[in-house]
Amino acid sequence: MSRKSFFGKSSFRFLNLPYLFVAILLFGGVVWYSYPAEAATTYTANLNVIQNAIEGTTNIEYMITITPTNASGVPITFDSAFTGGSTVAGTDFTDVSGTGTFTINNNKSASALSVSVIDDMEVEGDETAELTISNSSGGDTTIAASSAIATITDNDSAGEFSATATIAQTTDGIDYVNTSGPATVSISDGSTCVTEDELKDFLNDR
Ligand SMILES: [Ca+2]
Ligand SMILES: [Ca+2]
Repeated sequence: MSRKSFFGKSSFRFLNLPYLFVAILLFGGVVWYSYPAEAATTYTANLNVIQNAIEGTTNIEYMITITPTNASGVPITFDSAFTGGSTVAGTDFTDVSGTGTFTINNNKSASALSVSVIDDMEVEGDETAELTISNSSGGDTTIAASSAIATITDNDSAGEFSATATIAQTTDGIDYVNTSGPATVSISDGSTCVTEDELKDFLNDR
């Protein structure tokens, strides 16, 4: 049996190498065209407070989390700024916000920012500090929760003195003199709490 008679004339031509090569190229092209490149991942970011502060004890901790985990191959960064609350940056806490303050590295899903609280002597009551994130870079990111409000619990309370003698403050704002009768002491230097030095001075003058 000859080869030509076994495959037939048309089959023999298709299995010829040049025809087969062209057929493979055409098939590969059709497959490539049918499956376009996979779309880039969009990450969803949320800002939260993971620790509120107690003046003199703990600091504020903010955290950004993203889903899914960063697989972009590069860090994803965010800018931040304090945008509200009853606190004053630089007075109630150290302002560390700015450009690229949050960085989520490749294969990670979160980044934290610690904000130091200033332990002042003012009686302020509990205060709030609102942080807002923006301008993500390094990945296609949607910011779902852009702001978070932390609470700072005050550790100061109003001071009050009582004694068996009336005490009057002199004009220098520090010294005191004894008079007679029941006593109430107030500090007239604009402060709302008594410092250790003021208390010592008051006791020494009595
Ligand atoms: Ca304090
Ligand atoms: Ca305070």
